[in-house]
Amino acid sequence: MRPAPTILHLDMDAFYASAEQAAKPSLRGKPVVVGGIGPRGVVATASYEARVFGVRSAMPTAQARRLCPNAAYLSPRFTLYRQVSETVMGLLHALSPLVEPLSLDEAFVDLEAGGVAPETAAVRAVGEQLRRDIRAATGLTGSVGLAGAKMLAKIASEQAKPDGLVVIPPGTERELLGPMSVRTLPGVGPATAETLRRAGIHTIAETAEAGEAELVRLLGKAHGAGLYAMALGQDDRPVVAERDAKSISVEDTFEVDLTDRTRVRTEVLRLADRCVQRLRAAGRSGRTVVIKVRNYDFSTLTRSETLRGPTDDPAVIREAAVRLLELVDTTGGVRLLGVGVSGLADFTQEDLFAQLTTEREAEELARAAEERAGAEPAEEAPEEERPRRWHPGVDVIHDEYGAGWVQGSGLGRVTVRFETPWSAPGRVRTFAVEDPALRPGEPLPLVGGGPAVDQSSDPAILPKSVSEVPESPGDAASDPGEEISRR
Ligand code: TTP
Ligand code: MG
Ligand code: MG
Repeated sequence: MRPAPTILHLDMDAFYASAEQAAKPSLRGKPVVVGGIGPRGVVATASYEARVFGVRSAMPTAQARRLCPNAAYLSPRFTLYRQVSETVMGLLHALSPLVEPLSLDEAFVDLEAGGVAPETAAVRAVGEQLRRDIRAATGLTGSVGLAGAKMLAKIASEQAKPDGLVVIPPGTERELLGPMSVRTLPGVGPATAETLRRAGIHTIAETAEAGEAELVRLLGKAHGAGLYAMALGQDDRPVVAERDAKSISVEDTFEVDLTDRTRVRTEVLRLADRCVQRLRAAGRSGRTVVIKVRNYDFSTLTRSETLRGPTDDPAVIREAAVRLLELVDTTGGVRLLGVGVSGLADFTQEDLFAQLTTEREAEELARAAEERAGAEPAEEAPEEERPRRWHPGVDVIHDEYGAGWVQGSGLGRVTVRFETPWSAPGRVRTFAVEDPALRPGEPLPLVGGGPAVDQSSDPAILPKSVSEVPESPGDAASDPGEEISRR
């Protein structure tokens, strides 16, 4: 625990949804849901306006539509989110050599290693400047937490949301943590929380009061001792620059042991996708794929496979993870699964050949969703026989009307709203799906693309005055054959 709050945690606000609002002026201040838009799709995230209705990440999109029928339902545009993420991570790297990305929209920064004076006023000023810089460079807002430990910095940024900054001065952490739920602590998933609940432990104060011996008895030596330290606000984990990390891994503990083989496989695929997301956020690739399986009896084993060369290709990592799973007997029930990649390198051979487009990623995710449902992947018609598919949210260019995005499609028609990140809210026009004047477009930069508009003082997450109300955008008879799963 440091004597000064020099660990910074940044997390962008409603990241995918805010990026969509910044790109699409007509959606600013409106409920927006990004995720799988098909019947089995899952919500990736929702704008704060949609959260008011109870829409949350990982919720089935069908449920979100019931809660918030007037939101815009959009397919994710990963290319754009990656571009924004790179800009944000670049700003963090300017603050310190020690930056640890956790996902596309989130990272720890060790400000002390960056030479910032270890005083509350100095770190606060750096945090506020960072938020202004992010807004100017991306048009989006991020929230910042500052504390003397990683765990606390993350809790602080969560409290700061949306569009804020919170400092936890060292010495005040026990008082602050006390009334919070144990679920706030890192490493406390549903299973651990349930074990603690049965022992009458709900808050962090109760966890600290239970004492180390009791926690070790309940949770085992490593986990119990670690949790006790966290409950006291003691967290000495250093910020590790991902370029120095030896491996990247993600894992999940399940509330109920998984016995169904298909479900286990689906979870492994999902973890592989999350692992790739982190690998890419760090700009890395890896050579060895590892899976971890903890059984119902807590016996834990790992299996690994080393590839010919380093990769960050989701298809390759998924395949390896599933092959490894075949080597493990899971019939007794699985309590925890993990997927990791080690042997990390900065360069990937495959990069040269396999620049993944949004479309291909969308197809991969669609396949994952089908696998999840146990369905056979649909037979693909050859390119020229397939009708053109326009997913809600994607960029298009019309020969006459210019740049816009698909608001909805169905029954042979596609509705396009013509607007750009730097234009006023635009008008909607409808075309035949086969209209030769309509072509797929590329994501436009969120700032700096248009005539002199002061974007820096006008973040996308704040409601803007809009001259036109969109009529339930993105919701018009969406293609039932389309499906995108949770990342
Ligand atoms: P988060 O930072 O967890 O969420 P958020 O940025 O949307 O909202 P906030 O931080 O303000 O609470 O995740 C970042 C992005 O990752 C999110 O915009 C979409 C994606 N994501 C998923 O695809 N699936 C998920 O289950 C979660 C939690 C996030
Ligand atoms: Mg976020
Ligand atoms: Mg995040």
